[in-house]
Amino acid sequence: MATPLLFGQAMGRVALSGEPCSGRWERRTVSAQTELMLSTPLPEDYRSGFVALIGRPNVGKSTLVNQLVGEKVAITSPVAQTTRNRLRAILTTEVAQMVLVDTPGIHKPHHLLGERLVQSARSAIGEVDLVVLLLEGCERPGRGDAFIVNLLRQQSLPVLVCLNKWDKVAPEREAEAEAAYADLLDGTEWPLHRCSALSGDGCPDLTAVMATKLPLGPQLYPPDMVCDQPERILLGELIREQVLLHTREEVPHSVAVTIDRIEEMPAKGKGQSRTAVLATVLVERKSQKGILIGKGGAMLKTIGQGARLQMQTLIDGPVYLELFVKVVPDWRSKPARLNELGYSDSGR
Ligand SMILES: Nc1nc2c(ncn2[C@@H]2O[C@H](COP(=O)(O)OP(=O)(O)O)[C@@H](O)[C@H]2O)c(=O)[nH]1
Ligand SMILES: [Mg+2]
Repeated sequence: MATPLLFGQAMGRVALSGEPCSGRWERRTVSAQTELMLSTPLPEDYRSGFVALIGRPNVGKSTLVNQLVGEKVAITSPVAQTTRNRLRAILTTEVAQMVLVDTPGIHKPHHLLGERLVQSARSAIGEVDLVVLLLEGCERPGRGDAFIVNLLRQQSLPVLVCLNKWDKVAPEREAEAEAAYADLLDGTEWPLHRCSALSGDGCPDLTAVMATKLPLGPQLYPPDMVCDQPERILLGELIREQVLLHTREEVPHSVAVTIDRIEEMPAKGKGQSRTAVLATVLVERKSQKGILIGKGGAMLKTIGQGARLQMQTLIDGPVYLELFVKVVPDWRSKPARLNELGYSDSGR
């Protein structure tokens, strides 16, 4: 039996959105900047292309995507293997349009889901114009980094290296940190950038250099679009992010989220209408369901409240969220379940 928990009040009628995210829900008006971009002809030397963000789990790829596009389109957490979709985020500037491909971290897989995630990241490398390799500047390079560097050495693609989390490197350790990575990258001519995806330090420079590495070309997406994922997927990811933030050990990895319904609820009186979201959180075992619900429903309430606040920012309006928890034994090892949840075997 699924267990419901409510985070709002009454219900309304269907108005479903499966459209890719243009930064905010339909209610959002076109910004002055977008209007300007739409009405200004593109310069002849305009550039466009695909940029894959590649690196070990947890180096900050999704944080960098959000920082570069200036909106939260990718979820992030301290838990490794947070990212499961190969999300495309679109960064449009006056000189270039960069389609950023956020990828799951490359790691040694332990189950079928892990294998599919790594395959997805590896195949992204073959389909882009530029790779941004993220390394954790505040840590010493490890075997995982060396593996990825070798993978990239075998390609002829341009690569930019980003020493991320530079905010965590003490000034007296900077030279040592750079030297360690110079060793790792020995023999390559990949330019090295220091940055902090969290604070944004160094990111404008990175954007400027990325643009110069792309081929000449037109805009591939409307200039006001920031993400190619349907809002339904983004909403599910916001719930999964809260699970990652509030649970420990095996629970975060055993969770998947489906959005079952999105309804627009008419406003009562003069109030703003609100969006009702019904979602199911899948876990693999009964014990995990117990952890997710928590004592007297406390954990599910925390997760629901956190997700609702994030959804309100995405949607730019009030949200009512109803969460169910359901046990689907071993879903991470079942091909049919993985396909159903969108973790397909096509490398996407
Ligand atoms: N201090 C610091 N933390 C960062 C930075 N970039 C990412 N993080 C943190 O590192 C963790 C993993 O980030 P995430 O973007 O999910 O990594 P991914 O697995 O590579 O996508 C999160 O807790 C982030 O807040 C950074 O530049 N500085
Ligand atoms: Mg990620």
